[in-house]
Amino acid sequence: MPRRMSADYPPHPAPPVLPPPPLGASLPAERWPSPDELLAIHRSMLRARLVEERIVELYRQNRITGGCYSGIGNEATAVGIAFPMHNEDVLVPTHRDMGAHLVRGHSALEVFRQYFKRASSQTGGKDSGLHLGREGSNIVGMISHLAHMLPVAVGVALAERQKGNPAFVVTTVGDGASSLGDFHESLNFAAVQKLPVLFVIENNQYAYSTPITLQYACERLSDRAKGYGMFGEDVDGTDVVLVVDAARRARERGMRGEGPTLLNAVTMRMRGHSEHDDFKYVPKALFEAWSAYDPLLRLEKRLVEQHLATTADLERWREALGIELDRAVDEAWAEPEPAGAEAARDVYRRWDESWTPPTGAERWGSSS
Ligand SMILES: Cc1ncc(C[n+]2csc(CCOP(=O)(O)OP(=O)(O)O)c2C)c(N)n1
Ligand SMILES: [Mg+2]
Repeated sequence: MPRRMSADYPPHPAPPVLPPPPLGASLPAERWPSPDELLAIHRSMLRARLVEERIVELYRQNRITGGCYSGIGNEATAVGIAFPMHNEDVLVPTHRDMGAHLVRGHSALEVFRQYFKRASSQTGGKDSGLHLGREGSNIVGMISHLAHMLPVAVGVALAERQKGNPAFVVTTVGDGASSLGDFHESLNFAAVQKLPVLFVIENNQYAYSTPITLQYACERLSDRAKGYGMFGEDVDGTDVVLVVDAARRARERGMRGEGPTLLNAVTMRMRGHSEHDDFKYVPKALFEAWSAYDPLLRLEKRLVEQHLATTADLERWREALGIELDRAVDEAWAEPEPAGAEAARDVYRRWDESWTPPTGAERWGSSS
């Protein structure tokens, strides 16, 4: 017999307070980014938004295949945590963090090469679009297994310390992935070792179709920090000014030897989990409420109010970037995929008639 569900099951997250407060409302003037910094932050957020909108469009045209995840709605967090970091600091981003890659100088051309799986991409056309990495940029390319980047980030911090490099490490994890065992092991170890790491929970209300109301029972995910003996706080993840400030303070704390920070960035996933998902399970009213918190529009409103840009400037920048992306898409599209033999290199073991599968005895020895 089919199981009957009540109309309001599962319990959905509460909508955000409307209207949203002005950007950076609670922040003293001396902690605000400078006007030049605000404009640079805006450039990265706009770039992230337009690159990802283009990726969605290309997916709809079947020119991009496979998983197609975006950080639309999450740009203030992805850009805000990366922006205040120094070049020697290491970023360990995940699947909603296009903005972090772009802050570090990843070009749109490189992004489209990766998504089109071109031979010229960093992974030689052999890996998924979102597994962006970049040699020499101090970004660790992600793997898909949830929460598995957390121990990697902690390992990087430990290795940097052992090498005597004063580097800070920033990594992200979803609300869903925060329920996995690696989250606990990583935060505990980092706190015990007082490693300079910022753990950012991108708390975007859903993990696939599971709402946060079914994900955790504590009031705020930042409350968990106390249990590990580290500093933790919540931040409005759609307010880039507050996110930059929280990340800056986390860095200062870490570099003073005070250990890791847990930042619960409250945001909203403004699209389906991936583009194959029509997100029908999210109530329309929730989307509507969150659309008032659009991180890019909130920043643009502030830029105009502060006379750092006019609405005509904003339009011009969008248009110029659109043209740059057209060119980058065309250039990457025209490039070849890896040739057959090359595509299999490093992926499959070369076929060799004389090879016999290992029995296990080679490694463990005979038990007799
Ligand atoms: C160990 C593991 N289990 C399941 C998946 C499939 N999966 C990918 S993303 C995802 C949901 C993640 O939700 P959350 O952590 O909240 O991050 P979000 O996608 O919302 O940013 C799932 C179940 C996976 N990649 N790895
Ligand atoms: Mg989530």
